[in-house]
Amino acid sequence: MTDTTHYRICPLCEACCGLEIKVKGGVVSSIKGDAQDVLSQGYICPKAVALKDLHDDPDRLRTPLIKRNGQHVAATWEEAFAEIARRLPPLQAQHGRQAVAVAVGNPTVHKYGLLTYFPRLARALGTRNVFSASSLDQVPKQLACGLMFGHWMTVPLPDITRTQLLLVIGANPLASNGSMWTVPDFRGKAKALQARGGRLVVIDPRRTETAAVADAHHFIRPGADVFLLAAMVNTLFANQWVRLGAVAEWVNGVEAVQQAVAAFTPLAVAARCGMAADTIVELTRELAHTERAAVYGRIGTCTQTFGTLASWLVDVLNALTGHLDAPGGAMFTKAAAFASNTSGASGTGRGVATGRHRSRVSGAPEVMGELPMTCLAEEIESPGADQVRALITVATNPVLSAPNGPRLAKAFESLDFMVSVDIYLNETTRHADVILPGMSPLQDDHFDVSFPQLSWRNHARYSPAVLPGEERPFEWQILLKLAAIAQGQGADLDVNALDDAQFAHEAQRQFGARAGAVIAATAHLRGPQRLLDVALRTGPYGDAFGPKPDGLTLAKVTAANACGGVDLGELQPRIPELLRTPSGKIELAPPQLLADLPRAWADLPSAAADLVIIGRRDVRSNNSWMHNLPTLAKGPFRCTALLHPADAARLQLVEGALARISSGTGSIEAQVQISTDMMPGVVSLPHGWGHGLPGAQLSLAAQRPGANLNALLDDQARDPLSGNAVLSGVAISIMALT
Ligand SMILES: Nc1nc2c(c(=O)[nH]1)N[C@H]1C(S)=C(S)[C@@H](COP(=O)(O)OP(=O)(O)OC[C@H]3O[C@@H](n4cnc5c(=O)[nH]c(N)nc54)[C@H](O)[C@@H]3O)O[C@H]1N2
Ligand SMILES: Nc1nc2c(c(=O)[nH]1)N[C@H]1C(S)=C(S)[C@@H](COP(=O)(O)OP(=O)(O)OC[C@H]3O[C@@H](n4cnc5c(=O)[nH]c(N)nc54)[C@H](O)[C@@H]3O)O[C@H]1N2
Ligand code: SF4
Ligand SMILES: [Mo]
Repeated sequence: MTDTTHYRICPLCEACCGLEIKVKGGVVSSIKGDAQDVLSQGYICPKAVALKDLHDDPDRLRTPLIKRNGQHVAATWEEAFAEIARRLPPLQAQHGRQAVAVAVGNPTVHKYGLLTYFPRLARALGTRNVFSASSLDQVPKQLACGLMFGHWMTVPLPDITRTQLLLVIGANPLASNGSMWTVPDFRGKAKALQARGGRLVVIDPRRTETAAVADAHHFIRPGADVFLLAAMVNTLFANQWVRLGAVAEWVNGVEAVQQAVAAFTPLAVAARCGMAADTIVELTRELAHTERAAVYGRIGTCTQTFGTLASWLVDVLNALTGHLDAPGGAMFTKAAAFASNTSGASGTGRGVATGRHRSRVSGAPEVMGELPMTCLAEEIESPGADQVRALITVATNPVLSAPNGPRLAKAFESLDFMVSVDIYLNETTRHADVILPGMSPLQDDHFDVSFPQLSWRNHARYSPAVLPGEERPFEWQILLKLAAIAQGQGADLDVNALDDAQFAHEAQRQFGARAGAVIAATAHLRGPQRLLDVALRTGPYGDAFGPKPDGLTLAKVTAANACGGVDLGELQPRIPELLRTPSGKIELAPPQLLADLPRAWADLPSAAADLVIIGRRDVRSNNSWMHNLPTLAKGPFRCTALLHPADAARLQLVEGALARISSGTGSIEAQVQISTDMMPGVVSLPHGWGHGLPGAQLSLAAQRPGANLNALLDDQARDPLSGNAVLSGVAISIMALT
């Protein structure tokens, strides 16, 4: 076998770094950053190297498993699909379509086969019980942006290479490598910003790795961002610092915003934020008076009860300081494929709607076609018409990743039937009757559907598979087969023929008389590749299947793979063209959001809890699923409870002691680590731990299981607008055990 070099986008986090992978004799011999990559320019983090561990992990599933007499046993694909065809349709027939729920998790967004075919499964199931990790994460941001700009994925991000001031609130890109903002090598870009005289300012209840390299860091009490941001907007108006800049003629609702925040003065909110009123004014002054500046808020600002309000106010600040859509400010990408804000009529659209249906038990509104993940347990437990009795999970581990995981585990055990499309037998999939594993990422081709819509620079990159696949279905084929079974077409259906038929049908709808030509032009492709070729060619840089011969095609993007991908340049102003609101304007004051502000105002005087808990990310971890990989598992134990020395002294906790942490929901044990990096009154513990549960098969992770932060969190605590879970600022008590 010859030695080969491959260029592959890393599928592990939103930074989407370009990798150079060498293969010797069929085995991966090295994984490095691809210096030519147009997006990441050689940057990688330690997780990329673990792709080899993932590929080699003996615990990674390579055949389906079926649960027989309480034990998971290996099965053939025919047996696995036959088992599903035998058990799922009768359940649907007896209890109706709502009785089958589907839950989809984070890795889906990094696997375009799963992402492009999941909607087919959801449609085939015909259930409203669709749950995803989005409601543990970014729905508030998407809802706020959807209301303001007209589409869920129209989210502005800092133009970091041209900005002079970057205000980061509730994000730690040095550990997370960025989120809703694809920005590989944040540290390098932040250093360049500082080298040209710019400033990085961080607001976070912990002095994070990002805060440590910043020019200024301010603590904030968890959950208080809405107050800080409203007070900053208030300060802009009070000092006549409002300046709309180039987007002025496209902004609706400035006066309504002014009135809505009139009471939120810096003095009124200071105590609640744990910040001085003067600091709030100074931050605002700096933002308003820096020509090129951007505010970026991320998960810390979303996973709270006022998450949508906080997410909205971040962009209100960007807009009112003249930084929205301006070079060096908060800008929008123009992605090469799959972006809704480049398709259809430009400048106006239908906007977004929520609450078209509600969850059965809590009445939580649907957002983006989904219900909150935190409603799943109660939908399974509560008897009545439309009770959830069967579940399909796709790349999700809510037993560790969702609030009140132990309750979910119990609920899963009570299901009549459960199928998991997953590569591990873990805390969640151990409850499944059938597990269907996809191949390792090195055996899949790759295109990022979502992240080029959120990238620091416009680009198009596609990676062919690095290693040959096996004689088993790709994940898109698994999902399509499940869809066919859910529609009563049985387990023996030829998924490729079904795919061809569905594609022909969709081409007819999209292209009308030209459908035949499109089908012929893409006849050599199938599955997600074919969808990608169509998306690229009909996208804003595409060849339009002929008329623009210099435009992009999948073949052209593939050809650019060995030289770092296609660079489509720095971000360009896109307002009004990208707007899809019915008014054709930026809706600065969506009525739903204004109507929620009194809830925040009413909450302002509520006293801070004695001690609250927040999460923490580490660069060697990735939510709940990479703790079984040797290169990442080594080194100091990371699932520790970090707290301030003053709290430690008061609670008689010493470094390294084992402590019991309790909340209204549950209690766990974790090791204490003491640090002045914590805001007093705040404890930080990473999420995604708590391995070693019976029935799971994660040998290495089980050796250092860690504690499940989510066992402490209440699944009934949500942001009422977005349904997003509250993961931050939850009251706890802590007590020494040793
Ligand atoms: N307390 C607290 N909880 C949190 C968070 C927090 O900050 N604090 N963060 C939240 C966030 S932002 C998110 S996104 C969620 C994540 O929560 P989930 O979306 O549930 O993600 P993971 O827990 O990482 O589980 C990923 C699952 O996908 C499987 N998997 C991995 N690779 C593949 C693959 O290639 N194919 C398939 N089919 N399966 C695969 C893994 O085995 C695992 O079962 O967690 C949330 N939970
Ligand atoms: N290494 C690694 N990388 C990851 C992940 C991972 O698990 N590990 N997960 C990926 C996923 S799914 C996501 S969504 C992204 C998330 O990416 P980020 O949003 O950057 O996530 P975090 O690193 O958790 O940073 C959130 C910060 O918010 C702070 N915070 C907590 N509560 C509050 C609050 O109330 N207000 C404010 N202002 N700050 C608060 C926390 O202290 C923390 O520093 O990371 C992705 N990248
Ligand atoms: S930061 Fe690390 S995990 Fe994320 S894409 Fe880059 S190499 Fe992969
Ligand atoms: Mo996430």
